[in-house]
Amino acid sequence: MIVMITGATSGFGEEMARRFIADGHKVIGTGRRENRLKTISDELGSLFYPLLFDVTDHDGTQRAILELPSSWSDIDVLVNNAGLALGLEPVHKADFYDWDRMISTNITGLAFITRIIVEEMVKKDKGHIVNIGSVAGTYPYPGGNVYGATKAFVKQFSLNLRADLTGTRVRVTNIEPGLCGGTEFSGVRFKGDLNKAETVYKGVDYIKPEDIAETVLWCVNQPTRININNVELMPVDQSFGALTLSRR
Ligand code: NDP
Ligand code: 8X3
Repeated sequence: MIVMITGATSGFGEEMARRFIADGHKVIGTGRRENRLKTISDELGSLFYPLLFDVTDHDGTQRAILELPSSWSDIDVLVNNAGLALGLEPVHKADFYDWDRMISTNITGLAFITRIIVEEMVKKDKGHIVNIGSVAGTYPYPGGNVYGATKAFVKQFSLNLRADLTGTRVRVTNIEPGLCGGTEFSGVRFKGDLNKAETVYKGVDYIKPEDIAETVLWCVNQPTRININNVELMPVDQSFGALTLSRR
C-alpha cells in the first residue's frame, strides 16, 4: 500500500511512518521542515518518500501532490495528521492570529488535501482517509476554544465524507486521542516554552505516539467490508470534569 501521512516530521506522524514501513508499506511523509524530513528519510530508506509542503499553502500543496512520481502517486491511504494547537488563553485574551492559523491548518488544509486525494480514490473505488481529530472536538475545556472547534469540524467532516462516499469502497475514520506525550504538540502550543509544556505531562501515564500508530494501522488493516467510523482513546489517567457552576 502507499500511505500518505501529513505532518510526518515529528510526533504521531513520524511514528506512523515508522510503523507502516515496518509493516512493509510505502509511506509519503510530509511536513514543512526539510531537515526533519531528511533525517527521517535517511532512517527509513527507500520505502519513505519525503514531500515538503505547508498545508496552508494551497498552490504548493497541490503542486507537490500532482508532481509525485508515478511509482508514488497511487495513494491508498491518506492520514490527515498535520495539525496544531496554539495558546490556552480564554477567548477574550486569545490571539486571533493563533485562531486563524489553527483554522487554516486543521480545517482548511485538511479539507484541501482531502479534496485532491479523495477524487482519485473514488475513481479507483478504493482508499481510506484517516483523520486525526481529538477528544477536544467532543469535550470542552477552558482555553480549548478554537482548537477544540477545529477538531469538532474534523469529526463532522469525517461523518459527512462517509455520507457522500456511500456506495464506494472508500473508507473514512476519525481517530480522537486524548492526552498524548512524546510529541511536539505542547511545545508548539506554548510557543517554545518547554518548561510549561512539560508540566502538562507531569505524573500522567500518557498515551504514546506508538499507541496512535498501532491504532491507525489496526483501522487500516480491517477487512475491506469494515469501516471503523471513530476511535476515541484516552489515558486511563485522563477523564471528565464536572459541569461548572459559578456562584455570585
Ligand atoms: P507534533 O507537533 O509533534 O506534530 C505535528 C505535525 O504537523 C508536524 O509534523 C508538523 O510538521 C505538522 N504540521 C503542522 N503545521 C503544518 C503545516 N502548516 N503544514 C504542514 N505540516 C504541518 O504534534 P502531534 O504529533 O502530537 O500531533 C499530530 C496531530 O494529532 C495534530 O493534528 C494534533 O492536533 C493531534 N492530536 C494530538 C494530541 C496530543 O496530545 N499530542 C491529542 C489529540 C490529537 P512541520 O512542523 O515540519 O510542518
Ligand atoms: C490534544 C488533546 O486534551 O490537549 O488534542 O486537547 S488536548
